[in-house]
Amino acid sequence: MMGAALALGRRNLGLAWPNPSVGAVVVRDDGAGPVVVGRGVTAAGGRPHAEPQALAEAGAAARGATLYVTLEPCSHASPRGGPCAVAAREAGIARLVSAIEDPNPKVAGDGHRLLVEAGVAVETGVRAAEALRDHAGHIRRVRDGRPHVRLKLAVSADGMVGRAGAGQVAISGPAARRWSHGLRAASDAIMIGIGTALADDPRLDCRLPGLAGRSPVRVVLDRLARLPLGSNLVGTAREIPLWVVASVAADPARLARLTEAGAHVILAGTGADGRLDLAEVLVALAARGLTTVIAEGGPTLAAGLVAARLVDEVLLVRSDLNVGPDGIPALPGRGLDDLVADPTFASLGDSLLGPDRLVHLWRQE
Ligand code: AOF
Ligand code: ZN
Repeated sequence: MMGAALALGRRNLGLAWPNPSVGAVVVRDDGAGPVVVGRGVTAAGGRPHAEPQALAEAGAAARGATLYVTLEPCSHASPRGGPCAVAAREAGIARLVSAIEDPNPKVAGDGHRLLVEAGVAVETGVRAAEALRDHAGHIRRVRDGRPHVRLKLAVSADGMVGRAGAGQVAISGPAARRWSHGLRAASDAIMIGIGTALADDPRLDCRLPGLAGRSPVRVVLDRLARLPLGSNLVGTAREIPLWVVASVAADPARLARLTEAGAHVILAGTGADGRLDLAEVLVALAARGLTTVIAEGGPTLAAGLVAARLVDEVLLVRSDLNVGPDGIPALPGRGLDDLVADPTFASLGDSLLGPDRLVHLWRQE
């Protein structure tokens, strides 16, 4: 039943921000085996929460039933809806099974406590490892004030991400491409540096059939506001959010034109190297509600995030193609093998995407 709740919760990853995408199921057993009588997932935009939806579907059948949730029910009152723990108590839930405690200081155990005090049998920690991964963005945001950062790299057998002056080089195959668009759908945002924006003129949307509405916020790190008004990103800014992060050194007239074209401009400081301060950029993104961000290019951004220890998850797609000596290395200043061997990261296992291999690493706290 927790597996069902986790699967439900995953449905709105990428849509529920600034809130976590929580799954909830109400289950009754009247002697003939367990029956799911209510289901809920946090709605797009974060409200309503999962529990009131599952409880409403269950109606009177919630009395005496078990509520399975992928995150501790909230205990804080909000203008957008009452505390879920109170809703569960009022509905007459007899038992609560949750995966993890909510680290949000507004909750932090109070949701569980409220139910224990009401005489509800509370069990937590069920399939916690999976819930910790699904809610990684929420957890990172409430603990560290920044989003969970997924570094996605498609690299050739000789460790290259492209060829100098050649624009986009097809390194991975169609299966990897479909997988990466699914990753876009399940993430709040995708972030690239201006070098990649100028070289590739990408759209960074989700182009899987039926999932266009799941395109992530597109973020371009563009210190001097060089993103062309005629680029694909600016051209689609009214349909899919485009956030341009610049510094005070950018020409205000260029920033005004980007705003007029539908982009949202964010100003951030620069570090000692003259580039945008990545830690500050991430804090600004989390302040606007983002919980998960894919960093998808280019090598400068990847190397900057790795050096600043801001990478939480590595998704390395390795193809067996060779780019050759005029290739652009994936991680300048640091080898890929070095990253894969870094004890900061644990392997979540490799998988195959057609002919390509996905190496999945997760930061160990
Ligand atoms: C739940 N069920 O489905 C979710 C929860 O801004 P608010 O009032 O909507 O509260 C947001 C916080 O509620 C969020 O930061 C997280 O701690 C929790 N999310 N809680 O009981 C849900 N999405
Ligand atoms: Zn709630």
